[in-house]
Amino acid sequence: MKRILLTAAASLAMISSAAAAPFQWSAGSGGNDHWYEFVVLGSGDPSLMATQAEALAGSSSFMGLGGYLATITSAAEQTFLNSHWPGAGSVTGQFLDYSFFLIGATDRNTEGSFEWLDGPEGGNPLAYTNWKPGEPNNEGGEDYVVAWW
Ligand SMILES: [Ca+2]
Ligand SMILES: [Ca+2]
Repeated sequence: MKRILLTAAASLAMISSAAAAPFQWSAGSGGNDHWYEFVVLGSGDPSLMATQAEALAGSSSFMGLGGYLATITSAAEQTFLNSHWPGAGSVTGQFLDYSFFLIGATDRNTEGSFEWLDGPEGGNPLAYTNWKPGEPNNEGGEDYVVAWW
């Protein structure tokens, strides 16, 4: 199981219970059979929220499966997740806005060298990347990664 924890400020009401329910990328539709869930956190310091999200994901479970912050290892997986993103269409372009979701990638161990935090790819460098132009740039000491639908 995978979990995506979304960082959002004052946007809780925008997620319906249906949209926030775990959903599966089934093998029958070309996926990996993993489950995903978007989870809303409150506003706060981005790095602190990332560590909170990591702990929350690690302590979560669904149908007997343990959770972790999601890894995105292919363009197909990113497309799938974007298609389920409940905040699609609500872009305002601000960090911690509803437009972004946190994933389990970090360079906190070695600056500029991004690796997956947990899950099957935990500790491995990112083989698939789709950085926005200009990223990663460590602006303000960034050590965690958000995906933008
Ligand atoms: Ca950046
Ligand atoms: Ca960094």
